[in-house]
Amino acid sequence: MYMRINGVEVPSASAEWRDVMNPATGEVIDRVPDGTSGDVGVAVESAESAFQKWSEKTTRERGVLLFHAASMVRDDHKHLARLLTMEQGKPLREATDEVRGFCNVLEFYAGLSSQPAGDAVRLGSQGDCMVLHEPLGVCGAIIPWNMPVLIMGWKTAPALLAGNTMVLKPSTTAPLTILSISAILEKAGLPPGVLNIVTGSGGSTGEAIITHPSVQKVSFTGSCATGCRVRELAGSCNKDVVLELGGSDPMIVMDDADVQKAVEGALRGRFYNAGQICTAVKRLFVHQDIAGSFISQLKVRVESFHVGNGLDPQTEMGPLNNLQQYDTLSGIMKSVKENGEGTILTGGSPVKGEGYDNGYFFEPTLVGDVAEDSSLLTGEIFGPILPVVVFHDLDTAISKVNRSPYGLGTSVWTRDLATVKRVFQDVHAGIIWVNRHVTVPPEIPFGGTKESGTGRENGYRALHGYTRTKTLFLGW
Ligand code: TXE
Repeated sequence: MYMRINGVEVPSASAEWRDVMNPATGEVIDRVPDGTSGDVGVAVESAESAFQKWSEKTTRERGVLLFHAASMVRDDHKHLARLLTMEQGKPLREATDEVRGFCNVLEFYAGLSSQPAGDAVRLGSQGDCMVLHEPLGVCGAIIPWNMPVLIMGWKTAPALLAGNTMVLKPSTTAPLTILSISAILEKAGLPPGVLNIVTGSGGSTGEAIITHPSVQKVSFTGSCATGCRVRELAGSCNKDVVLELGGSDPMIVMDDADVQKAVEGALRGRFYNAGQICTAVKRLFVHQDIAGSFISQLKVRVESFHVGNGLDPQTEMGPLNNLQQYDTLSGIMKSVKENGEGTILTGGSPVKGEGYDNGYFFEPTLVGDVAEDSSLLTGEIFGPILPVVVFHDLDTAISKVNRSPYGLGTSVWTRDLATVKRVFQDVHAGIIWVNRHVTVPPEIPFGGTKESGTGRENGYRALHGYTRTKTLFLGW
């Protein structure tokens, strides 16, 4: 596939290409241009040229277009979901959910198009003010490979509805569905240059987007280390930035929890998308009074999981997305085994054997008796490994939960309101779920505290994040 700049397919000025692989089979399924800073320059110019006309449309006109685009993407969801599974690895069911999730985001923001675009403020004898929310101009978006389509929606929908134009860089391992969707958005009527997709590496195209003087704001989702670099670069150009940098979300299961429901919550929370979700359950805290039965039920369910190619309808968990992930997780489990950082309850190794040898398959894994300084508890485990910690009182659980440098989400599983209140008040996180985990619908703000990043996506406030106010003060 080609990049999409100014509504057309283009190769890179470098004439270099990058292969895109199916992580289940190791086969090359396509290739995309290896973009350069020069390509970013062309894309930003297109976005600048498109800005005036796009921002002069009414918000309602832009909303109608987003509604229409969502319906065209829905019409093509089977093909898009298949493509997503082939480049990302996730089961077809999850890929379908993700494409539909993208449409939901577009529709949510389109639905906000009738909201007032500003306020009137009366100041008595001093006069009256009109406060307008204006679009920023050209915005940049940098997307990871784990939920590429959904995250594309989180960044593009509010930015475009507010009247901005955009240059977006997908990850090198999952760019294809994003490119296909952007072509559909253009067919739906998005004018050329409003959304430009530049493929390529983070160091070249990513940094060129952040540092380009005409890019007003950058929204980034990815690792903490890269997020720090993005913050540094954006700060040096005095640019607004949203950073969504992952987490190590705890799930706290109290002794009064509905155990069966919580077991299913832990399964979905940890193993959906092979555990490669920023809000996945990455640390499980279980009250000692129910720990025995909870862990044995969870183990039975985990051991029955069908791991395989996402295109196989029986598959419940696909491969990891890329070699870096596979090597990182293999290394973590090697260290856990060699250094006695925990007891492996099930799994713990790459999946080998016929049908698995060329893919990045990893066993769904549970680890008990985890050492407090193990990276399973201190880092972000971006894969299907779940450390289980048994606790005897809520105070201890909360203090362990808050020891993490991350603060994205937390769930508590209980029937007791006082417990909910305590967790809501004392746990450091951007979202607290009660009796569920992971779900992030477009209606609610999403983002974290501490090393999980800054800024919020989703919700009506994210729309304001893509505007700046301009005030007319009428001193009568
Ligand atoms: O992330 P990177 P990687 C975490 C997760 C995972 C780890 C590494 O723990 O194991 O990060 O994944 C672009 N300037 N998350 O290496 O490098 C890059 O091309 C500008 C959590 O894939 O952060 C890609 O498009 N951009 C996370 C995007 O940044 C740069 C989701 C993410 O890549 C860049 C993904 C640079 N210097 C990984 N370097 C979440 N929050 O959910 C890279 N990129």
